Amino acid sequence: RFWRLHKFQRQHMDPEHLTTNNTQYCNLMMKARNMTKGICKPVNTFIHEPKEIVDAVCQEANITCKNGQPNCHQSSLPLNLTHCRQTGASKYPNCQYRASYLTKQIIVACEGKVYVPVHFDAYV
Ligand code: UMF
Repeated sequence: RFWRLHKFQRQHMDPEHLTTNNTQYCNLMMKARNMTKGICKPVNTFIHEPKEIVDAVCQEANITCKNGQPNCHQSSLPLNLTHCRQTGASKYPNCQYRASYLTKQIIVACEGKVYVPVHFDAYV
């Protein structure tokens, strides 16, 4: 259980960087955050907001996750995101990504006694 929240931080949190039009962002970050080991993770979203803002999404009303579980929550406000999607030409181990800079509401799954995000479900 403990490791899942660290996995969320590693895969999805990047409060330091502002949303830019840096085309290399996904190529660099997917590698730096260990999502290009064994396979190229096909899709991954980074959130450019403070941890407190993202943790607070768990306090929003429960909604159903894509997998049918009831522990998802949608941010009331749009957040700054970079969505990374693997390109057609990408071939492991040279994982290549296209970046989309978005401001969208996020849906995360939350778990734990300290109820925090453990999975990025979608943006809307
Ligand atoms: N995922 C995103 O990061 N953004 C999306 O908009 C959709 C999906 O659902 C499988 C994985 O796809 C998720 O893994 C999430 F990382 C990614 O480790 P996770 O967060 O459960």
